[in-house]
Amino acid sequence: IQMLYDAREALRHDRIVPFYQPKISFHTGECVGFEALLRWHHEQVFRTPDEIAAALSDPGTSTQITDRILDKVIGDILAWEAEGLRFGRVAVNSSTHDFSRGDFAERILTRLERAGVAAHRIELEVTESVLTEQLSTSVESTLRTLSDAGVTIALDDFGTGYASLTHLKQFPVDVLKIDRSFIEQIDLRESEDAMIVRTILDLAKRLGILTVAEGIETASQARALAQWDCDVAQGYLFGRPTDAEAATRLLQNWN
Ligand code: G
Ligand code: G
Ligand code: NA
Repeated sequence: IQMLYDAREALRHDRIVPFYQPKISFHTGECVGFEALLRWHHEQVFRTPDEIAAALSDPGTSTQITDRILDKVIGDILAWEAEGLRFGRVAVNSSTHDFSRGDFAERILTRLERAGVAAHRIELEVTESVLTEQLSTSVESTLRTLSDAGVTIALDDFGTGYASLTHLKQFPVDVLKIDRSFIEQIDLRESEDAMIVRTILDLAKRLGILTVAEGIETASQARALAQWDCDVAQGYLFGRPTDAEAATRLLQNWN
């Protein structure tokens, strides 16, 4: 309850911001985008989503937070475009609540249109729980609308939920994000995680789906993933989530 109250205060006082974690192409070594991660300025410290899970579980607050993050991300994209910086696209997270109202596609596309930002600048990260907990026909039509408009659809935390393979057939999935829990032990060559990750990478490749590995912390994890032809890297090894200002400096150095 306290968290929910704090969240509403944070929304009112404009203290909810995206932090940006870089995504690096294994093929070119370039920054191909960011994941926008919610941070919430509260009494001199930044709270993370784990701490604000209570607020994210409230339907109204959760959708307001998504809208706010979208608005901030669009603002930062406009600034980067104005500076002529190349940044690829920005991935935004979503919650099951975003999909339970019928207007999620419209909420995103209207904002983009109003700001004059192209849909291909945005990637939407959807967790498997959205695909299992919500009415699948309505999630499917929301994702189709977004996908047809040019928004990239990423399946987040891949491998931790259920019925993943069916989802890849039913929904317009462009990107698979392999969950951090599989990455930790992949550099142990004979580990089960290594086998699982290689199988996921192989499957994705056959289906024409782009792969992102999350939570890469060591060079040997990165080496293994590069060798197995993973497309995109994300993790502390390549960069921690930073505020918009630091992300801008990063792009200036890269461009
Ligand atoms: O940044 P951090 O590792 O603390 O994020 C923890 C989890 O919270 C991640 O799994 C991430 O997907 C989720 N998350 C981060 N930002 C957002 C957001 O803006 N909205 C929602 N719904 N979840 C987010
Ligand atoms: O599942 P999702 O993509 O939403 O998870 C992103 C979360 O993972 C963020 O909260 C981010 O802070 C965290 N994260 C990103 N890179 C790393 C990493 O290399 N190691 C660990 N432990 N967490 C990471
Ligand atoms: Na995510």
